[in-house]
Amino acid sequence: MRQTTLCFLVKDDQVLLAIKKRGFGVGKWNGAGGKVKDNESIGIAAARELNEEVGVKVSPSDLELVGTLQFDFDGNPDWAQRCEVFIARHWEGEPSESEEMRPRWYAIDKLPFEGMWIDDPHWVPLVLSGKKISGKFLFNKDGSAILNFEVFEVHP
Ligand code: 6OG
Repeated sequence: MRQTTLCFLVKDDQVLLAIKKRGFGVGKWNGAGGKVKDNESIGIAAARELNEEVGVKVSPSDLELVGTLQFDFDGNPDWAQRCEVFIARHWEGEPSESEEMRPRWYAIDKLPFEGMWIDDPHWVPLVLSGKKISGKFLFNKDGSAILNFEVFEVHP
């Protein structure tokens, strides 16, 4: 199973989302992130993806783990992934466009859900309001519908 990262940069009441220009989730607004490589820690992977995708430098110690999600796709095990979700409030550099993503700031209370993954309304507002969560989503084969899901608030 793939292990992935997803990170939201947060500044005051805004969050950085970026539209995916290619690959998995193309055309969707999301945080920056991607696959954890062999022999890479999850924090190092999250920082690397932020640098590659939106051009900012984040120290892994400035990444706050806010969620753990399991995504499964019915009849499509190749897409299954476990995703660790982070928030960062400190970084170096201005977010900028890369070959993979085009970033933009959104007000946290005006997220573009119609252009995001369909699971996002069930958990993104929770983590952006300071909660920590754990969840599982089962999608249909192509990810266009949620067959069932659960999201719990975690109290570490
Ligand atoms: P690459 O395949 O580009 O990594 N991701 C999801 N994010 C949300 N919000 N919802 C989903 O529902 C997702 N499935 C995957 C994790 C994929 C990137 O996309 C995220 C990674 O940041 C199904 O290497």
